[in-house]
Amino acid sequence: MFLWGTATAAYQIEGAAAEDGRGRSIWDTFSHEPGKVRDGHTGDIACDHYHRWPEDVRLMADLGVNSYRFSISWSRVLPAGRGAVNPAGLDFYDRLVDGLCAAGIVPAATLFHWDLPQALEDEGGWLNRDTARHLADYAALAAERLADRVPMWITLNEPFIHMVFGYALGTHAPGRTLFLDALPAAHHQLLGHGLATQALRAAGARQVLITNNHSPVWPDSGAPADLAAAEAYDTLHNRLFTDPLLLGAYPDLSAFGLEAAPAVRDGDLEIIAQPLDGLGVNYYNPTRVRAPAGDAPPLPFEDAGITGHPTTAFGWPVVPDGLRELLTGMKDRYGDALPPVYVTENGCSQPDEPGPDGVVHDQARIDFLAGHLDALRAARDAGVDVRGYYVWSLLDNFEWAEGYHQRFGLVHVDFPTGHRTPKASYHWLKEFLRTPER
Ligand code: GBH
Repeated sequence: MFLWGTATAAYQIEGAAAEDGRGRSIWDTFSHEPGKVRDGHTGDIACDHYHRWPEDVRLMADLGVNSYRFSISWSRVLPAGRGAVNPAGLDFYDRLVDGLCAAGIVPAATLFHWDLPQALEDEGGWLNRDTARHLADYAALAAERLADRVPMWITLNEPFIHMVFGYALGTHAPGRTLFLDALPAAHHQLLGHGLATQALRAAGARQVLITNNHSPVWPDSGAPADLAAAEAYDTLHNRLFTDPLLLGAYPDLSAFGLEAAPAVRDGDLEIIAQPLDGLGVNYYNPTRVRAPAGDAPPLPFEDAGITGHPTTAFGWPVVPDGLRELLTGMKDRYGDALPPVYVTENGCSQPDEPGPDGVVHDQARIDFLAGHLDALRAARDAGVDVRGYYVWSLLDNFEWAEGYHQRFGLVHVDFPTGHRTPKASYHWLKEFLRTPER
């Protein structure tokens, strides 16, 4: 069965930040620090999904999706990241999973979608190798409770983005600005993935995946310097997190002045490269890069920007065929080593507000989805084994550093009241999902 779903993440929708024994995560800390999130928005209440989840499950059932990708808040089930369990936290996910099963919706649970328990950050976060082991213990706990009903487990969401925004540039929690010294956060996340995979399987998880964010890389010209820049960017964004998983080796990092990936110990790559049941791929847009200007550039590439395409409210270029290019390119690169692919996120932000008629006319999102679904079809026709597609996102939600300013939902949320209104794109997708030939 092809999985058609919607995706969300705990900190972006749940709210109830201090309820029923939930511990603090790095996003609670970060969002409450002045100046970190636009207009001081926080996830304290968000979509109040913690209380309104039955309505959200009904919305999905009515939409006609057969799967839902959500994330578990680590600090809700283990308030200090390790040690004492919070039974009320596990109970919440237990109820949600039961509700999904009753609605005929296959749950797909992500363990880590960027909300590290603050207590683990205080011990170094992902710069500390021990965090990998703690992820595995948390994975075991979650799977022991839920794997009888949750067939699909995703260890990490976008470790690249978490490393770059969280540890290199500091625009996301935990707000560190380490630049290339952030690289141990890549390796420790991947090691955590490997250890968590073992723990999940031991606890009865049927399918284990990881989700990476990928971007086709376009050189700005055919000049050798631009081609080299594109290769360097491709290494950092695409290969660094996928080669170790699928090929058991890190890519050549010499363009970054490194002889080898930092923090790697003997035996780590065997743990990381265990067989996967699928690869989660999040696609938003391609990246155009050129050779950097100046004598001693900090990085071996420079963003050249993409023009000539429509853009989302975020300013990201809309390039539907990039999804086909990405998936077929991964098949070319990894061949038989590429496991079945699940597009675990794809979507766009638009300036959606209900019109005078009460309807949210998000035609741009309909065009976005129609284009990307065509590209998905083309990739499948070209022989890529794609088994699922999840729209980001079910609901307008807390968009990290942008707070509530970027709306990605198929369903509009009025944040002061929590009121949900399905947008035109929701009704469009519902029709699409009803058509037998897709
Ligand atoms: C995902 O990250 C996250 O998993 C999810 O939590 C989040 O809400 C969602 O996407 C929307 O942001 O500068 O024009 O080249 C997406 C990571 C990083 C993808 C920035 C697009 C830059 C576009 N994104 N990237 S551009």
